[in-house]
Amino acid sequence: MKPRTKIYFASDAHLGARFLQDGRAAERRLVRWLDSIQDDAQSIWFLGDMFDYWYEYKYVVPKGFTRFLGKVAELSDAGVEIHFFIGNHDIWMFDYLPQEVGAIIHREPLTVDLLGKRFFLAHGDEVDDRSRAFRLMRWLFRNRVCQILYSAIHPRWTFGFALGWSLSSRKQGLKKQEEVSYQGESAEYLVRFAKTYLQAHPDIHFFIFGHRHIMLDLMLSRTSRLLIAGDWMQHFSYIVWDGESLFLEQFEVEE
Ligand SMILES: [Mn+2]
Repeated sequence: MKPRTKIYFASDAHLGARFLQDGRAAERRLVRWLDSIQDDAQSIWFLGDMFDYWYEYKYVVPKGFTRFLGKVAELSDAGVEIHFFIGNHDIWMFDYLPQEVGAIIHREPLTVDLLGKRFFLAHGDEVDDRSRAFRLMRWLFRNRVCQILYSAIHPRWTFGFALGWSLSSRKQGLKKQEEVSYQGESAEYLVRFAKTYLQAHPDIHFFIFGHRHIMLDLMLSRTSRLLIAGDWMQHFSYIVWDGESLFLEQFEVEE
């Protein structure tokens, strides 16, 4: 058996989204990528929004994603450390994935040392300071009282609402270029955030984010880089770290 020497990062599969033309194909592609890394992965960090909507109740979880969850469970059983950051679509992951799959859930950005370098990991919406409405929504969604009230509504209503909302906000977002393409160093809020953060924390070697659905690999200083992991809807991209090199790659499927 190969030694488990690599660390992988991926984000934004939005599994279950109504805007995916072939959701099953998207899920299979993700599983094939996991197949391809299962022998050398030491840990896998999902940086948020792997699910387009996830809300779990005390006794009930959402339908779907069985291939993905099965694969993740298999990897976890084989000794691969599995981490999930909540995104802004799947905020409501609680103890199901930890108990069922052995995953570790992160609800806040995390600074962590991996194979000798210091990483700052986050989904990315946490540092989006552009809109007050977005910040208010984030607070409401993460508020325990609001969650308890929301949980009391029958899922028949909340699931349809949430998936419909995600679809319409995606359509709206695609109309606005600023939500789609890279805005450049001075306008991209994740870059602005990282540059400021780096001044107070010059020991961070790598900032890694999801959320923006773009692939970016940018030098911030002689010792620091910022990477945005792309997504699993159009880029099928991931980041891999082996202690020496950090690469942003795309998973090619051989048909
Ligand atoms: Mn997101």
